[in-house]
Amino acid sequence: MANWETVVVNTDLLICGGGFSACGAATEAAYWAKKKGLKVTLVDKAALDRSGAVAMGLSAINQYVGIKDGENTAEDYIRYVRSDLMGISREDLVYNIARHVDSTVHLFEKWGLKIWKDEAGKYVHEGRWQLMINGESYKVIIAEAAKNAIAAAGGEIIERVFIVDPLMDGNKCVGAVGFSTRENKFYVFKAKAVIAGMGGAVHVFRPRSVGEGFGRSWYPPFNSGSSAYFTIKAGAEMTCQEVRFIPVRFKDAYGPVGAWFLLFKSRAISATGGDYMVVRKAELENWKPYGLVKPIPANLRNYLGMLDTEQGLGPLYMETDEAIKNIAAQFKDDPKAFKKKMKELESEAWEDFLDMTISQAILWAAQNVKPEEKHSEIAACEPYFIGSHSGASGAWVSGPEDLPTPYKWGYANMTTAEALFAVGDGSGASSHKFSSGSHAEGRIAGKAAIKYIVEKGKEPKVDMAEVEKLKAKILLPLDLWDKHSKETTDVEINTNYLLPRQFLHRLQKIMDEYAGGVISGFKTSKSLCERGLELMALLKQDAEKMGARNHHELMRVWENNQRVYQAEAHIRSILFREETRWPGYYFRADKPKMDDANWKCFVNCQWDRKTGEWKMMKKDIWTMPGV
Ligand code: SFD
Ligand code: AMP
Repeated sequence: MANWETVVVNTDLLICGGGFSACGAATEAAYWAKKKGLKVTLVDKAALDRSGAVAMGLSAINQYVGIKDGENTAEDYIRYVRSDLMGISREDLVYNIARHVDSTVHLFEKWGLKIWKDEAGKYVHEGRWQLMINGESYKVIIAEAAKNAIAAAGGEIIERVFIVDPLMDGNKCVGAVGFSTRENKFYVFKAKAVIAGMGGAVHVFRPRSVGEGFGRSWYPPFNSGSSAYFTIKAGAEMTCQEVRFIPVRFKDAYGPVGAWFLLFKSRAISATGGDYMVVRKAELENWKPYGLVKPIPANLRNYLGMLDTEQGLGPLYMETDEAIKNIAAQFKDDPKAFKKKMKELESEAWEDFLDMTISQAILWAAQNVKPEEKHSEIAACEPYFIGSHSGASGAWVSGPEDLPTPYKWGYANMTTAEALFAVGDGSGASSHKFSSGSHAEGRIAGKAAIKYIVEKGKEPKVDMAEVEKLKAKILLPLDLWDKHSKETTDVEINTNYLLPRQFLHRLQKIMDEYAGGVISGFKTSKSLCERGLELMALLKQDAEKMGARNHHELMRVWENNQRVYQAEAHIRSILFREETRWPGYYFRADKPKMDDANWKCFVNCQWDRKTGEWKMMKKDIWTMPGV
C-alpha cells in the first residue's frame, strides 16, 4: 500500500464541504460551539475562498422573501416551490428555509456584499424572489465570515482534503475519512456529529461540451456527487433521486438566463421566430394544475422549447437585442438619455456574465456577439443533480421541531442516519433555496447539530481496523499504477488498470444513452433503465481497477466512484416512478403522462450497508395546513 501518513483529527462537529451551505453551518455552529466549549472542524476539497458553485461569483441572490417589508410570506414561497416542482416538495423544509432566508441575506449585506438599491434605497429585484448583486466576490465574502467565526471559536479549517467515506458505528455517523490532494496524508476525522454539505453532481451525464470543451458545464465540474455518496454510504434514506435539473443556458458557455428573462424581460424564440411559450401554450393543459400556474414550472418551460427543437425549429435564441431596445425605448424622445440607457444596459448584460460565468463573456467576445445588436443561441444543458436549484435530489432529512410535519425524528436536517446532517444540494425535496437558502439551511443544521451534540453527543467509537481497510481501498489506485504502469509502452493502455478519464466516459455513455441524456433527447423507458442498470453493474466491477498517477488522479478516481452511486440512485428512481411528471427534465417514453392518482408522492430509496441492496419506497406528500 502507498506509504501515506495517517492523520487523526478529533472534533465535536465535522462539516464536510466549504460551499454556501457549509459556510452557513460553520458560521452558526461556531457561535453556539464557542458558548459550549465545543470544537468545529470544516474540511473542503478546495480552497474556501473560491470553492463550490459560487467560485466565480453570482449576479443575483435567487431567494429573498422580503417578509420584513410585507412583500411576500413564507407561505407564498411554499406555493411557488410546490407548483414549480409539479407538486413534489417537502413543504416543512421549504417553509423553514423561507422564514429564515431574509436574515441570512441581511447578514451578507452586513459582511460587505453589494446588493443593488434603487433611488428609494430599496433592493433592486431581478424577479419576485431574486435580488441583483455585484457578486464577483460573493464567495470570498461568505467564506471570510465562516473563517472568522471558526477562528473565534477555536475551530479548524482544513483545505484541499477530499472526503470519501463516512465512518459509522451501527446507524450512527462518527466521522469521515479522506485524503489530501497535495500531500501524502490520509485523514481520519472522529466526530460526535457530521454535516454533509459537499454540493451536488455534474458529469454524471455526458456533457454537451466534449473533446475540446470537456470540463465546461453550467454546474461546477468540481462537484461530483460527494454529498449523495456520503449519505447513501451511511445508509441514510434518500429522496427525489429522479429529479435532476436541466437548465436552459446560453449555448456552449452555459451563461445563466435568469437576468434575461426576469430583469430584461426577454423572449426566447425558435429559428423561425415563434415564441415557444406562446405558440405552445396549449401543451400546458396536459400538465395541469401545474402547467397553468405562474410562473410556469422550469421543466415545462424547458419542455416547450424542446418541442420546438424536436420539430426542427432550432436553434433557439434569446432575444437580447429586442429586450434591450424595449427597455431603452422609454427614452426614445431624448437621444442623449437613450444613448446613456443603452450603454448602461449593455454593461449590465456583460456584467451579468462577468460576475458569474466569465467563460460566457469570453465566448461572446470570441464570436463578436453584441447583445444589443444580435440575439444569442440558447439550449437545454445536460442533466445535473442540484437539489438547491430547480432539481430536488438529496437526503431525506428531519423537519423543523415546531411544525406538525410527519417527517420528524428529532433534530432539524438530521438524516435517517443518526448524527449525520445534510444541507444545500445534499438535502432533498427542498428546491429553490439557491445560494442564500442553502446558507440559511446550513445555519439551521449547524445550530441543530450543536444541540444534538450537547444533548446526545458521545465520544465517537471508531473501529481503526476498519479505517485501515478503507485506507488500503482508497489508496489502491496509486498501487495499481505503481505496479503496472511500466508494463506497456503507452501508459493509457493497460490490462491491469483503466484511468479515471476512461472510466468517466463509460459512465457518461451509459447515462446518456440509457437514462435520458442529451443524445437520447432526455427520453428513457423501463427497458432502457433496466439495461442501463445491467451495464452499470459491469462498470462497478471495473471501478476497482481504476489507477491513479498522482494525488489529482486519485481525487478523480473517487469523484467517479461517487458519481456512480448518484447515477444508480437516479436510474433506480426513474424506473420506480411509473409516470412522466417533469417533462423537460426527463420523459419516461413508455409512461408519457403524469399520474397523480398513483404517483403524487415522494420516491425515496435506501442503500443497505450490509447487503449493498437498494430499497425503493413511496412517501406521502404533506401539505402545510391552510396553504
Ligand atoms: O443564476 C467537497 N446558483 C445560484 N444561486 C443564487 O442564489 N443566485 C444565482 O444567480 C445562481 N446561479 C448559479 C448558481 C449555481 C451555479 C453553478 C451557477 C449559477 C453557474 C446556485 C447556488 O450556487 C447553489 O444553490 C449553492 O452554491 C448550493 O450550495 P452548496 O453548499 O450545496 O454547494 P456548493 O456551494 O457548490 O459547495 C460545495 C462544497 O463542497 C466541497 N466539496 N469537500 C470535501 N470533500 C469532497 N469530496 C467534496 N466535494 C465537494 C466543494 O469544494 C465546495 O466547497 S443561476 O444560474 O441560478
Ligand atoms: P436561472 O438563471 O435560469 O438559474 O434563473 C435564475 C432565477 O430566475 C431562478 O430563481 C429561476 O427559477 C428564475 N427564472 C429563470 N427564468 C425564469 C422564467 N422564465 N420565469 C420565471 N422565473 C425564471
